[in-house]
Amino acid sequence: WSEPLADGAVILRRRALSDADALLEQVAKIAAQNPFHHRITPGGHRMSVAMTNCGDLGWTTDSRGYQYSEQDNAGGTRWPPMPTLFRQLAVSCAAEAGFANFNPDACLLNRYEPGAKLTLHQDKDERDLRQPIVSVSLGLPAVFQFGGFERSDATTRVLLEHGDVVVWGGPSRLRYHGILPLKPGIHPQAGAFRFNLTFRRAH
Ligand code: MD5
Ligand code: FE
Repeated sequence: WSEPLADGAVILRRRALSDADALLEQVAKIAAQNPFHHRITPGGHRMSVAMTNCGDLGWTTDSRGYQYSEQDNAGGTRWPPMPTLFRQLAVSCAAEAGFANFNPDACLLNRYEPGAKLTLHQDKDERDLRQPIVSVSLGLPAVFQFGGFERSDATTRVLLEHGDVVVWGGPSRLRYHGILPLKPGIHPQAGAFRFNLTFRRAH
């Protein structure tokens, strides 16, 4: 079932549940090629969320800043291709939310361990902000925070669980958002982690 969260943002609850085992298998394959890595922000902080990517482009950080690149700057290799299942799921969820021509060229994989969090931020490194972001949650549940267009705006909390998909587009594309520190637990399919896949049109 789907619930509007805000103008342009739709949560498709459990939409990826039937694909979850296959998605996690692909996550493991991607990580075997390009391991999850705690990136260092331009400000010198080690991120508590570990990241890798698949697709033509991947989101990276280094001393120069945040950017999408064709190479993994940790290993110097191209990213693994985006699995067909990933692309099909992202494209059909975007279409269900009203974005007919979504064609992602990047998929960022985030891995949260207990205590890992993402502080309030905007996603604005993509070139065409009319394109949505599709987010797929797997494993342990997390409390997602979404706010307004200024960091100081009030925030709302939403629990995101295994199989939930959120499509962020339109006026919600640039909302501030974050993830509160992950509570420890063991998920039957994903173990001690939460994984989040975000599909993006970067270039
Ligand atoms: C996560 N990841 O659960 C989230 C899901 C990230 C990130 O935030 O940058 O890796 S994506 C949530 C999102 C994307 C774009 C816009 C908005 C939320 N929003 O307007 O609230 O690991
Ligand atoms: Fe984000």
